[in-house]
Amino acid sequence: MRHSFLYTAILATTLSFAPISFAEEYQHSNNTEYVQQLAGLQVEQPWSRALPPTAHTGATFVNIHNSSTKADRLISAYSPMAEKTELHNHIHQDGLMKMVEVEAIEVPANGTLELKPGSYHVMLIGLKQPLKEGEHFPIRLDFEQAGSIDLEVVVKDMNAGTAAEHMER
Ligand SMILES: [Cu+2]
Repeated sequence: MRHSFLYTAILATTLSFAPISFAEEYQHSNNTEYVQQLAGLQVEQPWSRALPPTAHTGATFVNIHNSSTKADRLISAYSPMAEKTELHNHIHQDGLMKMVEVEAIEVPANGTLELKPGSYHVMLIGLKQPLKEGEHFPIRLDFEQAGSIDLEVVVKDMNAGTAAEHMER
């Protein structure tokens, strides 16, 4: 066993592409919040809350950093997980929290757009499958300037993000 392990290790280090794959794995294991780069935008790992199987709608949240000097706009989103995908915001109206559809959401220059519970979110309408904790599903975010980016949404537990939401009140 020991011999074969050593042999594999030596073989791997002699392959020219090996250092690249090692470097990638190292990077992934260090970034729990995986960041994807698109033009001047850095997009963190999007997430959704797990929901009971009877739920017809869900929401996806994500942080988008803009390191450029020009503002961008999130103009649409698409996921095969839902029949329809909309951009939403939460607003206070007559003492109630209400969700409204928005045409676009600005990603400020040298700033961060946070899609989070109680604020901006991607609304998934007509869920085709239940949002189960630990599962992943694809989403595409479309930006006016930077173009489109494909991401994996991770489904977190039902209470994920509630602490932050309560702090805002
Ligand atoms: Cu909504």
